[in-house]
Amino acid sequence: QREPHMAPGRNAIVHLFEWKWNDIAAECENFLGPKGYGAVQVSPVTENVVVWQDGQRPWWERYQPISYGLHTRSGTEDELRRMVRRCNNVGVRTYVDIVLNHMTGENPNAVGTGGSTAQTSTKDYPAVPFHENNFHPTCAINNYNNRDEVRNCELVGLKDLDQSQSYVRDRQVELINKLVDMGVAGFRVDGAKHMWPEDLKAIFERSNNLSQEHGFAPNTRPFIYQEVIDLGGEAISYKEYLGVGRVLDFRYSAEIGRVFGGGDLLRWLVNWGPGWNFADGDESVVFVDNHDNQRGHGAGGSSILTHKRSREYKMAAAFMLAHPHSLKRVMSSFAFEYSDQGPPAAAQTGDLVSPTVNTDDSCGSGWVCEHRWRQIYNMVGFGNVVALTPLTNWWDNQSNQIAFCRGDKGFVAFNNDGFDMDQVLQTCLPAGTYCDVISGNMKGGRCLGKSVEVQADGKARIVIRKSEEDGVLAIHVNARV
Ligand code: ARE
Ligand code: CA
Repeated sequence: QREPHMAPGRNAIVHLFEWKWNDIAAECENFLGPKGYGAVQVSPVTENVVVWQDGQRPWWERYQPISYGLHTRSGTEDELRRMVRRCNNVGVRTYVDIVLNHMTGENPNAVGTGGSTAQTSTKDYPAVPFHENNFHPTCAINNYNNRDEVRNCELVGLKDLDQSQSYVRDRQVELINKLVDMGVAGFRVDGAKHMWPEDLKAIFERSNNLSQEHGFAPNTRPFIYQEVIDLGGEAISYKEYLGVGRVLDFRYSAEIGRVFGGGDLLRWLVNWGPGWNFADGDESVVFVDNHDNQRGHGAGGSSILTHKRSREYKMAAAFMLAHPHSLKRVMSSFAFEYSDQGPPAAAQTGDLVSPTVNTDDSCGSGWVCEHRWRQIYNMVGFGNVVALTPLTNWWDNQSNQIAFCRGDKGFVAFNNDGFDMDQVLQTCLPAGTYCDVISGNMKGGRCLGKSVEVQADGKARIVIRKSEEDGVLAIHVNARV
């Protein structure tokens, strides 16, 4: 279940963190489809407990399911169903973030986004229903070197389900199949490390095939990518989960942030991939930051780059999308000042506020929308143009200036040095004038950014001044002037 089932010519995932279903449906039609995104990861779809804290609703309430009904702040079950349909219609797949490890934490007045209630002190969730005997006995996870504790005790006090029970498995398989039958193509498995791989395998093996009515081929299985934070040095290895599906590679996130954040020379990226102790490309999903580590939760600490350091962030994202290693996920955030701060919402009700779109395609109303930054969506397009071609003609200045070709389809250069880059380099492209898609779009056959003249021998003068907005230049065969 490592095949992502994207439509032909599409390769990247975008996580539209905390977006409403109706807004995602429109985004698939207006932006994700046209710009070549392959799939959208959506926030958890299961009804969650409502949390009010300091006069607002933290984003993380969604990681506390109270039932397997599908009514959340993002919308109703019907809205979710229509979203999946509309996205599939324009070639964009839906991957659901699924929380199977646990239900809510302790909460004296637990009421859900769909009105369900629970008695958390006795682990009673009548809307599923789950009862106390469906959970592991209460104990806390303190020691990540003890695999039984990590899997059978409570992660930050969240009531821990026992997935070895056939009753629990049945309820979770029903949930998965309901979503698969709606046209969902895959799952990001939350907290996979905290569940036994054999239980996950038994659960996902019982999933239905992808919906043929939604255009999937017969006998195709949902795509599975699992959150197993493994920076090394703990009892549990990501390798235990490869029999279930792919894993999210947190080493990649930590290292790309460290390098582009200035912690290492770009020249060392020459052997980027398994040589850096990453999972193999067909075993993993990679990312610069995720919804946890962009705000200090999860793993990676201060090396993680986020939209708040936009210049370095765009360079890291461009490198990830230009490089052949693995399957890429782009983060799309809301602006925040502190880690518990929830998404843009109405003060009284906590209802989510929709993003607005500015004339330059960027977002307003508190949404960052990295996926709408030209430097990022054009590199998603670059990735589609160069897909399956090898990386060749690596060049570096033995410091922080690097460049490489992707077959005869694309060429990219980076300058993270404190001085100008000005070099004649082999681009591997046919002779012609190309538009640098980082500094501007092609509009009506004209290039709004920098142009690059490729000579008959494939060489071109490549200039990235230190004063420029971005430290990247990218050209490809589908953006010729
Ligand atoms: C919230 C409150 C808690 C409270 C709890 C229960 O913040 O104070 O005790 O509710 O009432 C998210 C938030 C949590 C939040 C939770 C539930 O991050 O703060 O708790 O939702 O609302 C570990 C796990 C990994 C997990 C990270 C965050 O292994 O699976 O911690 N990531 C996923 C999601 C999160 C989500 C959950 C899991 C829970 O992506 O968004 O939590 O559904 C080392 C280890 C890692 C460990 C890491 C941090 O690096 O290797 O395994 O990650 O430390 O502890
Ligand atoms: Ca568990």
